[in-house]
Amino acid sequence: MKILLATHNNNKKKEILDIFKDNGVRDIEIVTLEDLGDYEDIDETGLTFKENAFIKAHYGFNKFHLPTIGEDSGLEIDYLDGRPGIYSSRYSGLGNEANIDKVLNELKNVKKEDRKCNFICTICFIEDKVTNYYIGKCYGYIGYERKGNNGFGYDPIFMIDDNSSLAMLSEDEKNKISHRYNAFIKLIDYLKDYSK
Ligand code: ITT
Repeated sequence: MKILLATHNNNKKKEILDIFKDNGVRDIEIVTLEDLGDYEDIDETGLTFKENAFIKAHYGFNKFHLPTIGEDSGLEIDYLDGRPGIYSSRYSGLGNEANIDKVLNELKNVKKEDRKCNFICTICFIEDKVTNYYIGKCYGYIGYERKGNNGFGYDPIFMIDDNSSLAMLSEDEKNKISHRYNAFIKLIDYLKDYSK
């Protein structure tokens, strides 16, 4: 069985392929838009993670007629009423390092108890007769400075405990606790039955 993963983000792609492999999925081939020669930007016009995940999955399914995964994810900070949320990748408009600076600035002088946050991953899986959604979360708090060099995006300021940011974990360690893992393990469960 071949499944299209409708993302242009190579960090996500790597994590997702590893999660599939680590969880015993061998009989499914996952291809990305780039693998199919498609570099077109998908307009994320939705107002929720769910809408944007659907937009990505629908784009791929319509264009390539393959079962397609759309994934929309982001960082939600309690103190900022859930921001940056669906705008996580474009929060500052100036790229990832500026996104992190903006968050650190907005939380300047905010005490640790009020820095709670979570990552969220929403998956939309579309194939012929089915449109399924899966959600996964990972909880932590926003640190006061960057820590660690692994991962991507906001990982250096996402603290899972007082000693570790997500960017200090190995790929394997992150893939056992992340929002992406918590969402994809549900899709993998569904696909195991589906491909029997
Ligand atoms: P596609 O739309 O092509 O999938 P994208 O990077 O634009 O790629 P999103 O719209 O879902 O993806 O935005 C996700 C952003 O949320 C991402 O760019 C990061 O800023 C942040 N993010 C999501 N998951 C993350 C993670 O595991 N670690 C750190 N930051 C993450």
